[in-house]
Amino acid sequence: MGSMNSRGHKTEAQVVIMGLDSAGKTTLLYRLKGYQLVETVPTVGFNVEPLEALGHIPLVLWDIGGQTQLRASWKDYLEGTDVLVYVLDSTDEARLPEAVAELMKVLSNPNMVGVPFLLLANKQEAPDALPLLEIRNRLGLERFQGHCWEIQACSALTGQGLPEALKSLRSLRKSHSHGCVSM
Ligand SMILES: Nc1nc2c(ncn2[C@@H]2O[C@H](COP(=O)(O)OP(=O)(O)OP(=O)(O)O)[C@@H](O)[C@H]2O)c(=O)[nH]1
Ligand SMILES: [Mg+2]
Repeated sequence: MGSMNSRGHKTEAQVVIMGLDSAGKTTLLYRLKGYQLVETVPTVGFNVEPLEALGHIPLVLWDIGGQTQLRASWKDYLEGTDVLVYVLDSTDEARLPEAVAELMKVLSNPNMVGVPFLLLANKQEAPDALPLLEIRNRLGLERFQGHCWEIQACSALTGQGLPEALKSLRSLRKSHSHGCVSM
């Protein structure tokens, strides 16, 4: 994936959005595009959308279906990834360990060596959402050595945290070629 200009610089960045089914990836994708809320159905396969903004390298957002039977094909989307966005459902405490295990599987793929990632603790507006700090504590930060990464709270439903998420995404994208800016 990815195209280069004549000086070998990337002209767009490939952003892969993964996470368990119902984490809110598709809702997030269309929110980032600036659409009003869309009703989603479970994604079979993927959705792909360009995201352009003045003064920034265009992003190509790949939203990959997260149902159990689809996860075996996640690896097929990883080649050429510039940044991974991994979406967690903050209200789904029971499946947090499963979500982390699937993330670790993705990160262990050879195509993911040195690829930065953004963890999004989605659905934060929900009354039963685990707070960001709690999620952070449960993740086991030492697991993620070798990658630049950040974690942010957001709600694809209300839009809360999405401008910040986009900002982090862009800065992580730069860290892919220039090393971690923050950790
Ligand atoms: N409360 C709340 N619900 C959300 C939020 N984001 C998404 N949802 C809801 O969660 C459900 C699943 O959202 P999707 O965006 O389809 O989830 P997905 O991660 O794309 O799921 P798959 O395509 O099956 O992998 C829908 O009912 C959404 O409306 C959020 O921030 N807060
Ligand atoms: Mg989806």
